[in-house]
Amino acid sequence: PIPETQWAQVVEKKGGPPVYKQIPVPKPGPDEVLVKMKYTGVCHTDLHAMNGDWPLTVKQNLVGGHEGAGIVVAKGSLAQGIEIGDHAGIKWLNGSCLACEFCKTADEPLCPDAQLSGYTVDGTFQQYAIGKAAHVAKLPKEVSLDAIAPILCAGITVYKGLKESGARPGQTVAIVGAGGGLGSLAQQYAKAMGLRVIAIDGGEEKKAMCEKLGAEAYVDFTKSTDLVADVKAATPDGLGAHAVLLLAVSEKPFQQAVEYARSRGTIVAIGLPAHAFLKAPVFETVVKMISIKGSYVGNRQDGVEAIDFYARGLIKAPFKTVPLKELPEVFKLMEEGKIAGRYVLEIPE
Ligand code: 8ID
Ligand code: ZN
Ligand code: ZN
Repeated sequence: PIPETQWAQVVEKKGGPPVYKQIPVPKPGPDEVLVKMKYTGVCHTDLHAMNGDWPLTVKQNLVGGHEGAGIVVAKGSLAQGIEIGDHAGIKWLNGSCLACEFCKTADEPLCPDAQLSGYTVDGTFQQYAIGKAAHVAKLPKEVSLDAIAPILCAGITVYKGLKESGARPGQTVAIVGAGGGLGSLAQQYAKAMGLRVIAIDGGEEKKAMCEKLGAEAYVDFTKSTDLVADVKAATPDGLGAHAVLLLAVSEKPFQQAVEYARSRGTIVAIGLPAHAFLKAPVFETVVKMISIKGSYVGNRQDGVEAIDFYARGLIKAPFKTVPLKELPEVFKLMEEGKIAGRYVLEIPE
C-alpha cells in the first residue's frame, strides 16, 4: 500500500540547507505516474536550485532532485506506455506541453511550458515522486537502479552535448570540468563514441579518476601556468581540440575555450555558472571559423540512447552512495569542488 506521508528533503528557504522531514505523498494526475524512488543522483543543478542563483523562478518549499530511479507504483487513467511495476527514471524534464513547435520537433526541453523536476515541480529527493508518463524514462530491469541514476541527467546531457559538438570518431574533445559528475560520464560517452579525451579539472584525486576513465591527458587548471598551451600540446598534432565541452561551474573557461579550440572547432556550453558570460575574441573566432553553442539536457530519444549505452555496458563512472538524509553534506562537498564523480542518495524503504 502507498502511505499517506513520506520522508523528503525540502528546501524551505533560499540558500538552504534542505530540511529532512515528513510530507504528504503526492497523487498522480490523469497523465502522470507515481514512482517509488530507490536512488537519486545529486546534480550541481540541485545546488543552483537551492541557492536560487539562476534567472529562473524556483518553486517554494522545493523537493529537489532530477536523476531519480525507481519503480512505478501508481498511474493516472491517461498514462500510457508505462505500467505499474516498470522500472522508471525521473529526469530534469518532468513534463512538456507536447503541442508547441519545439515539442513537435523533438526539442521538448525548449518547450515554453516545460515543467522541471526539482525546480518548478517537486523532484526525486523524496520517497515517492511524480512524473508525466510521456516523459519518464523506462529503464531495462537488468540495470541497477543506483548506477543508472546519474545517467538520467548527467549522462543524457553529456551524450547530447557530444552529439551537438559534431565531433567524429578519432577526433579530440577537451572536457572542462572532467572530474565532476557530468565530466566523469562525458569521458565515458566520448570514449564509447570513438573520441579522444583531454580532461581538464583540478587536483590529484580527479587526475587519477580521469586517467582511469580513459583520458589521454589531464590538464590541472589549478597548477597549469599556461592552460591554453598545455591543452593544445595534449592534442596529437598540437593544433587544438576539435570540440570543447564546457561543464565547469566557473566563468573563466567560458572565456578561454576559443583559444585552445582547433580551427573549425565547436565549443559547447553546458555548465551553468551563475551570472556568467561567454566571451570570445572576434578575430580568432572568425579566422578560425569557431562555432559556439549551448546544449540543454536531451530529448526523450536522447534519453533512450544514453540509457542504452549504459545498458550495453559501455559506461562505467564512479559514484558514492549515501542515505537521502545526508544531502546537506553532499551539497557542502559539491560547493567546495571536492566530489570526484557523482554522489547517489539511497532512498529509505
Ligand atoms: O542541460 C544542461 N546544460 C545541464 C544539465 C545538467 C547540469 C547543465 N548542468 C550544469 C550544472 O547546473 C552545473 O552548472 O552543469 C554544471 C556541472 O554540473 P555537475 O557536473 O553536476 O557539477 P560538479 O560535479 O560540481 O562538477 C563541476 C566540475 O567543474 C570543475 C570542478 O572541479 C568540478 O569537478 N571546475 C570548476 I568549478 N572550475 C573549473 C575550471 N576553471 C573546473 N574544471 C576546469 N576548469
Ligand atoms: Zn542535472
Ligand atoms: Zn511544448
